[in-house]
Amino acid sequence: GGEGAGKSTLAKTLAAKLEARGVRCLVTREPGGSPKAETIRSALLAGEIAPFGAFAEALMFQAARIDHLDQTIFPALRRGQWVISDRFADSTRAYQGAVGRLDPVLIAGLERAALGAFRPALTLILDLPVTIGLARADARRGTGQADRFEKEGRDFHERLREAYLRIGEDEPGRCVVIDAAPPADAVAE
Ligand code: Z5A
Repeated sequence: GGEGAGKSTLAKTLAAKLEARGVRCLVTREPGGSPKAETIRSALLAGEIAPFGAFAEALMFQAARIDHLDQTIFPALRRGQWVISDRFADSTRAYQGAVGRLDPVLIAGLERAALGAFRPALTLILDLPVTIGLARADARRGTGQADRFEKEGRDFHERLREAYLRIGEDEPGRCVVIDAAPPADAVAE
């Protein structure tokens, strides 16, 4: 989901609930989730790649994802852990594809290059009116600086919300759309 939807909050709660049932979990995030991918994250969020355009950003998100898969996700799955990733490939589809207006065929090709046949077993899409999400993110940021994506306007975030809902409609077997407006406990339940 978009900004302030509650992804990080839910990822932690979900992991705690699963651990309480004896399921070993790893919580990770994108961009990032491995030392090299965290380096790419810093450059992306600082806006250092943005001047090169949406395609260069998509390439960098996928490059980070390849390392995240190799160094963190696949080893954890091999150890028998469940992996909960705060964002994954759908974020490239939504941000760089739908909102960045890159050709969906190009985005699909990049995704195939990074993921091969791998897909998450389940994707939770947190859906929230843009005003609420931005207010939550603003409140959490306080006086801190907005990053590359937080600086975008309302129209960007509206298009993003539509893009995620479309992904949910297109792949109902993998995706579940959750109303993220209620309090965090209710969303987690
Ligand atoms: N990006 C991309 O363009 N392409 C890609 O392929 C990928 C990412 C993978 C990463 O930023 C940026 O990279 C992101 C997309 C882009 N753009 N942005 N912006 P990030 O990792 O720094 O941030 P984020 O992923 O957008 O998440 P976030 O802004 O940190 O929000 P969140 O994880 O969804 O929310 P939260 O941290 O759980 O909650 C936000 C606040 O709301 C916090 O104070 C909570 O206590 C509160 N909260 C949470 N849930 C609730 C409920 N239910 N009610 C009330 N308050 C709540």
